[in-house]
Amino acid sequence: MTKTIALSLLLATAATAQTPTMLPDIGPKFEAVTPAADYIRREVMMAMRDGVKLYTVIVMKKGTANGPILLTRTVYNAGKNTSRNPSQSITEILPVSDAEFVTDGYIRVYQDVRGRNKSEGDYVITRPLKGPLNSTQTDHSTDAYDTIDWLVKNVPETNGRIAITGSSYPGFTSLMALVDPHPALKAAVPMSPMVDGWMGDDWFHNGAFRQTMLDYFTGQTATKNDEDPVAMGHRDYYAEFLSAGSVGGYIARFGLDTLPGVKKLMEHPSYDSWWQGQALDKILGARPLTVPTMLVVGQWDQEDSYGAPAVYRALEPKDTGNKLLSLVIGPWRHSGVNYVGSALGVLKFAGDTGLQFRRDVMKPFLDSHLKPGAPAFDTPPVLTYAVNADKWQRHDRFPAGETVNLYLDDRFSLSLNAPAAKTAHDDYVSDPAHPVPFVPVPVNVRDRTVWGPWLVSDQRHASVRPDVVTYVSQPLKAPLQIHGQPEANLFASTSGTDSDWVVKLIDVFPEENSAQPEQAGLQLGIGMEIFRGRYVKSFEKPEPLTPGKAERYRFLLPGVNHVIPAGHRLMVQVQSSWFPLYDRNPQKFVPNIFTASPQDYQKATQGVWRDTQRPSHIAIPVMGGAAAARAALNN
Ligand code: PG9
Repeated sequence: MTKTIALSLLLATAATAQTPTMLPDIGPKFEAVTPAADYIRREVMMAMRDGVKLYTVIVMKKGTANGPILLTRTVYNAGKNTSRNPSQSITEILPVSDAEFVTDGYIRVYQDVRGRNKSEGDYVITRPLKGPLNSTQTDHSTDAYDTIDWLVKNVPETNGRIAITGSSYPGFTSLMALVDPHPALKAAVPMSPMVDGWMGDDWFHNGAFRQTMLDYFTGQTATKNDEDPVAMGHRDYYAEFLSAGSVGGYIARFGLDTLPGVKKLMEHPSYDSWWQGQALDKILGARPLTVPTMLVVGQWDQEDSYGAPAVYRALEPKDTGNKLLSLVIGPWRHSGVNYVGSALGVLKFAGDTGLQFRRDVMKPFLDSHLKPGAPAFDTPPVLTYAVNADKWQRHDRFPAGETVNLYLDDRFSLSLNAPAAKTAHDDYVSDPAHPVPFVPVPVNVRDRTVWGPWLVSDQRHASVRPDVVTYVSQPLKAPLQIHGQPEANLFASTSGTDSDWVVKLIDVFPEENSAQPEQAGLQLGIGMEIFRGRYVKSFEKPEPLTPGKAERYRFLLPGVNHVIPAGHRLMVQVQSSWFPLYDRNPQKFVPNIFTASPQDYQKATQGVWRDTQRPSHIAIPVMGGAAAARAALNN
């Protein structure tokens, strides 16, 4: 039938048969017509080995043939990820970070993991591998395997070569695909992967509980979809958590103890076999590395700074000749690699560092493994963005710096020389009734503009408090470049029987800067971390601290490439709370802090020691080692 005849028939019908007024205006299903769409979008319910079907969306440019597949397995809604805007352009329906790939022949696949959004099955947060912690026959390794198998057999437009990527939870599922990988999996780019939820990723850091992540449990597990029924509104989390009296009080106040995920956390406050058995760095470190893997993390990743460097440490010894493994650290917040990366807070970088990475590193890396005939790519074993020098730098290893000790010294100074005093300490009172806020109050963690860049926020609000001890150097005479993970070595005592210790290594900008006033005097965290005192002897079996006895607390700060320019100063801050991001330590030993009562919280006098026997210091990986440090610090 010609178009003219069809149109006349339509008009004729319209003239004779009227649509009844009360016919519901929302019909059973509207199929949008997208005549100008430059893409194909298919939705599939893909059967796994146990018959459970996972909702999977396959998107590609029209005309794609022999295309490699880029797969993401997510808890964050595959449907929404593939319909960002109602558009007929592929770069508009997909996340911004997919543009470089789909416009060059890649097929993009997003899948809801089992139990989330439109996928069938049971959802278990960061579902452990089948085995002692998972009695079923399926996990993220088998689901990735089955998905890849289905894709190579059922997508006619593919060349049968697949890479997996994604950030955070999808970074975790990317790593899981490396456990007994499918032969068609040719590369992986796990970004900010959740690797060890107790040691340093989302739930705890060195045993201190990240209570603001409780919101995550409601969003993820109160319903199957992305709904968050907890009516917290836009409150000040500082006041809200404080008024609850204890972390357990907060959990009870909002009924969170009925959520199985929260119950599991409360039953495993220490690093027991439950946590150890899920630690992906340990799991992957015990297996051969066969798939080219590029680990990615932000220098200021406020959620999962631990995972990528930990997996790098576990796998690097297996990668003889630097062939399969690489580590990338960019100047990003959590998942910032997938967005415009030209600024973070008041910091500005040399262009869009996210795009630079995706276009100039990730894409050629994937091309070289997924597109037969693509130019070989000289993958950097370690690629980091040198903050303040504003350039990407390639190294063979991480860390590239040599360890130099920076000691806390008298009169609140910093020195390269170990202390000479026989007995010296600086004291402060830590009062759980007035915990140190991690950002100035009011604290609205749900405000992405607060949460996203908080690790670059000015630390001056803390250094002015009497319960934060602050040590600062003279202005540097020459630039000092830190490449690696500084290690806090804090000798500290408490008058209580338990305590938290927060150590912050800070770059202090010059007081005057009329060109960029927002940076004048800025106290920028280079790396900041917490340690829960009860775990000083054992992560598995916490013990009460002996009042007044200084213990040595050693823990790594996040991985960085940070240049402190001449004229800036180095600073170290020590404090005993970081609220409400971390729950308060009662400062009195109780068996399980989740069930502490408000009466357990007590003031304590804290001592930071800096003498011959107890020389508190930060072991810093410095480019050029001791000589460079001496030139910069002039001592
Ligand atoms: N950091 C988030 C997360 C990962 C894994 C478990 C729980 C939370 C995320 O951004 O996905």
